[in-house]
Amino acid sequence: NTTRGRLFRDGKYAMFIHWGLFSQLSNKWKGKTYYGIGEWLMNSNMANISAQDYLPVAKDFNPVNFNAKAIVQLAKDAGMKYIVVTSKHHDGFAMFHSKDNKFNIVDATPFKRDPMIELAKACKDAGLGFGFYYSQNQDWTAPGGNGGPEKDEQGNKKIFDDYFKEKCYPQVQQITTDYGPIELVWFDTPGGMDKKYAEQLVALVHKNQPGAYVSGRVGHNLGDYSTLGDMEVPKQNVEGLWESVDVTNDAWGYAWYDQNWKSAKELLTRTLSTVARGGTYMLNVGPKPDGTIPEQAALALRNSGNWIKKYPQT
Ligand code: JFZ
Repeated sequence: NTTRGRLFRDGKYAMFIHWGLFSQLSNKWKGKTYYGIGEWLMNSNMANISAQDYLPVAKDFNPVNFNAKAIVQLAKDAGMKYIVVTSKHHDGFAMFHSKDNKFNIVDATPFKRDPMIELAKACKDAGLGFGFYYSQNQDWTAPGGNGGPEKDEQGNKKIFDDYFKEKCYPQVQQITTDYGPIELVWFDTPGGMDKKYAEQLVALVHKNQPGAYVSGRVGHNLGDYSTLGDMEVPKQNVEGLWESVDVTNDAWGYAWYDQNWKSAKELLTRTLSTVARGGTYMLNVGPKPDGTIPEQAALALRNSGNWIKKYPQT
């Protein structure tokens, strides 16, 4: 299908946004800092937080300075062509107003806004494409999700099929229906998820969004393109349709201590190394607890964008 994934193929440069309840915690739990990728803070290798202890964090999540227009303007200034944002990461928290699950930014937080509506609109107004990351297999707070609790609040046993039918599939249905045309759905960490589930997700995305790609990490070779290892910029040409996903500092989700920002020059080197070898480059920013992009990341993005804009684009 040649109408699909146009900006992936021609735009070649995107903003990735890792934003969620984990951003509120910024790698800290009960006064202790855990180093690593902050969106994995719940994991036993980090703070080892139970679903029961994690759910109430939503009561403190109030990113009042989130400004969709400002983020979209930053992506434009950087020379990027579309934005992909975490609609639900492994922690199971929906960053959109989910109709099927209350653990979401509108129903569970004092913020009460659906920032995905705001971002989708701002992208559309600015002529940028838009897309969603969705963690389809790992869900650490949903009963039955991979890594999630085995029983629901009433003590009933839940299996993956329950999670898939009650949360995953309806949520993917919603993000591919309620936010206008999207460029892609970036599924992730398929693990051992059965092929039948991956097939249903692919069919759903292609049906609701004829112009959208499905990422290779949906599993079972059912995706429309492949993603190299995270933060991997290739040293030689790579065959096929592929992308590199990369970070502006050391990790995806915002970490309070991480000041290892790449310079504009480093970002350009990595962008060009990817694009010149036939790939698409997607560069991550992690919003702070207040919803703003760290200033140092914004600065490097703008400075590299100034260089990109000096050259005519075909
Ligand atoms: C996954 C997530 O677990 C992580 O939190 C982040 O969202 C990242 C973009 O994607 O992590 C991965 C997935 C695949 C590989 C490495 C990290 N890989 O194939 O090398």
